[in-house]
Formats: sequence, structure tokens, C-alpha cells
Amino acid sequence: MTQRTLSIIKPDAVAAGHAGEILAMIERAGFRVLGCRMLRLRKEQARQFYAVHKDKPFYESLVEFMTEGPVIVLALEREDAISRLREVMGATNPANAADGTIRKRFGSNIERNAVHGSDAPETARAELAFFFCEADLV
Ligand code: 3AN
Repeated sequence: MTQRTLSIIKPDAVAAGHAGEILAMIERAGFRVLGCRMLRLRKEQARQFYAVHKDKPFYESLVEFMTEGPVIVLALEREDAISRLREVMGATNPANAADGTIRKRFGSNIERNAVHGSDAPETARAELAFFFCEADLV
């Protein structure tokens, strides 16, 4: 089933100049880019985006990290987009990520892990709407 998902190339990867290679890996994996924006998250936006983690000990640190520099947000489409993107990304902790995955190549640690991908259809819908109007997706 054709599905949409939201990816974020995180501040660590953008600052290190890895955005182009990460986008190339995503495209090589068969995703169509429906939308692409570079922006710097404000603290309130990052808090809201990661609200599901608000009681976790790493929440404030995660918000600091995600607001430290520009990110690139991507609206993506392909067959089984949500699970396929998570395969291309690799495990949350780059130390556990499979060879050839984005996090294995470009992640530094469990927090600074280069890329985000939605984890379920409902979160994908909400996360896409967080950054894109339907009319912007081409
Ligand atoms: P994923 O991004 O693989 O879906 P989540 O949703 O569990 O992982 O975590 C969201 C983000 O929070 C991660 N991408 C990572 O940046 C950060 N994070 C997750 N677990 C930890 C942790 N134990 N310590 C620090 N940061 C974490």
C-alpha cells in the first residue's frame, strides 16, 4: 500500500554536511519526495513535536539538540513507507544499527542519531501536518 511518512534530517547531520548523502540514500531506497523544507525548530515546536517523550529523562536534552541548528523536513511516499524508512534509518542507537543504514553511517549516539522517521500511520499523519499543508505536497 502506498503510504506517506515524515522524515527529519537532524541538526547533527545537516551541520556535518551529510544532508545530501542522506537524501540520496532515501531516494535510492525508492522514496518519492513530496515536500522538502529547511528550517530551524523553535523550542516550543520541538517540545510539541516530541511531546510523547515529555516525561523521559532525555526530553530537555533532545529539545536542545533538535533546536541547535537547521533541520531538513521531508514528506516521503512509497510502498510501506513507514516501515521501509525505519529500515533505511536503522536502530535508534547507532551502535545497534545495521551496516548500510543512515544511523550506522552518520549517527553519533542514541540522541544525535542523524535522522527521524514516523513510527506509525497516525503519527505520520500528525507529523506531516505539523510541517506541511496538503496543498504543498506535490
Ligand atoms: P526513533 O527516533 O528511533 O523512533 P524514539 O521515538 O524512541 O526513537 O526517540 C525519539 C528521539 O529521542 C530519538 N531519535 C533520539 O534522538 C532521542 N532518544 C531516544 N532515546 C534516547 C535516550 N535513551 N537517550 C537520549 N536520547 C534518546
